[in-house]
Amino acid sequence: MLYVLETKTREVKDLSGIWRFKVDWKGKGLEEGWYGSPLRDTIPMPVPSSYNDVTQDPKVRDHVGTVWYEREFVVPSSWKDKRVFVRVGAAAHRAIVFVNGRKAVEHEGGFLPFEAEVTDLLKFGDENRITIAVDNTLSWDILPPGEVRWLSDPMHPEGYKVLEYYFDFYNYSGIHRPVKVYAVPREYVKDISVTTRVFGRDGLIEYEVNLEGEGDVVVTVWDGELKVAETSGTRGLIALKDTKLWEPGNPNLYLFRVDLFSHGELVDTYPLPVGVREVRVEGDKFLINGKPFYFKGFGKHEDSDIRGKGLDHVINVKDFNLLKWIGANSFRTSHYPYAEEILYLADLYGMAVIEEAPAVGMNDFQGRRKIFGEKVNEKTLEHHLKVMEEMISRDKNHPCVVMWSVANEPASYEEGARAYFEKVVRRTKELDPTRPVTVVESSGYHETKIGDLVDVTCVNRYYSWYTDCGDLDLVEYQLERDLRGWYERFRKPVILTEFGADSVVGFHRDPPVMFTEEYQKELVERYTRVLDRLNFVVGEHVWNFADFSTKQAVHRVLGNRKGVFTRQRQPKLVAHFLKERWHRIPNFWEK
Ligand code: BDP
Repeated sequence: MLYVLETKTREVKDLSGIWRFKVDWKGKGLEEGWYGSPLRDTIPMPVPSSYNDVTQDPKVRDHVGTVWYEREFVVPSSWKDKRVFVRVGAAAHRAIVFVNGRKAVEHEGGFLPFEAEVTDLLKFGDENRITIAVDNTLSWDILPPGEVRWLSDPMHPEGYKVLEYYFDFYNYSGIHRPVKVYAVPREYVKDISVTTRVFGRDGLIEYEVNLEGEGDVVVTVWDGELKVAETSGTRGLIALKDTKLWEPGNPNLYLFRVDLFSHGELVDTYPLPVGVREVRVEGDKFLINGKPFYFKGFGKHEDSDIRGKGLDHVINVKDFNLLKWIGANSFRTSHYPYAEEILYLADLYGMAVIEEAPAVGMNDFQGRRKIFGEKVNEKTLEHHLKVMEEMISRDKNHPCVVMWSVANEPASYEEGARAYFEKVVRRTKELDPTRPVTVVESSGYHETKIGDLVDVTCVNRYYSWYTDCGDLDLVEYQLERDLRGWYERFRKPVILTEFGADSVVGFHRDPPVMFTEEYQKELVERYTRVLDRLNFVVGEHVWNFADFSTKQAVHRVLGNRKGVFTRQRQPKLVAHFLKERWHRIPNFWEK
């Protein structure tokens, strides 16, 4: 799936702005055909944004069910001879799109785009109405999972509807990424797939172009203004001599342009930024362009004040500047695929990305319920496989994506997890044979049933935080024994994908105690001492980049405070420790 771009042959209308919004309190909107005529009694609502924190009404914030968005847009008469599509960047978690009262498309899953051709539903040279119903209900049929519970009370016979979920970030809801209407020519470039390989100093680009209709394809590769290669055909190989490779810290990008001609005339053109690089796991090393890479960075979230998970270019660029400032070279899109705009920035800034599917909360940390085979079912698996397909189809061309994570902390100690993840990992590797695959684990190395299925061992650990509270002296001993256990059993490179401690900015205590900035720094420092002496450890991602919103709980003080930065992106004490450390450790590092 190509990103929606304006080019010489394509036009785009970005429908970001204020929409009309209405909560469907009784869940009757579909039945009553609310999409058939303009909505009444609406309030203004920005798109893209989560709606939860925008109004002053806690009922809107906490609503479980459907909300409706609507606005008008004009389609110019010049688009008559084109194909017109509607693309929704992401809507959490289920959405149905109507154009002029007729259904255009529906989609499940809140973190990936979907689209439909709407040419036949439009009035050209006129105003059109788009209506989107978005449902934030979680279930075990989709990812991330959750469930609705009815709590009864004799004083309130209808009961209370509560959404339960087992992941640690707030279930922000609404249209989180831009909605775009765009026009392409009747015959056009539908998709481009590019993979790259590296031979010494030379790079090889293998490509495939998928067309709607017919025509002659000409491919050119540009280094700035300089054309460095030209070829033709819908598939082929391009060898580049003395390639400027893409790698973390040195993100060279070429422009790969596909031109489609019909009877000698240009009908469509699409430029794709391409980074030539090769990723491989060999023994206990994670190699980028043949060199052992060391991951320094964070697990992140798409999360900021008021707009929640809504796309925010200001926050995003600030975050990349902070990643650079602190000396990071990578992050994980914990716990769902982030906006495409973020991956383009990662390509540009030279940040390696571990891209994660929204499979989080497939665990029961109290160990009371069985997950695989009972909660996780055939439908979950089917959806999971579809999500992998959609995610890889969207992001396959990004050089920044160096590994797929198919899940975070599943109940991998259950027998049923093996059959499930065998299928998910196999499918992921079929879809993309060029990138390693992982599952981020919280199980013990002796109990996991899936540790051998992945290419890289990724583990999350919270010694001296969730266990042995306050006992920092135990960290080194426990962590070292644990990580050695993983390596001895599976013999794969290890990344510590989460470790950290909550700190409330401004809380100080010496000697350190929990929740102070000193304790967070001391804990992180002690973990890193262990990482430095284990040769098979190829990376450290601190949890989390910034404080973020969660559902309310006794152990959450205005959300999760494990941020190295506050939610407003200001550094805590630990940030200065990491800055000094990460600027000292090179990106390519063999211990
Ligand atoms: C880990 C989860 C992460 C949580 C973190 C925490 O992967 O989503 O936010 O714990 O508790 O288990 O801070």
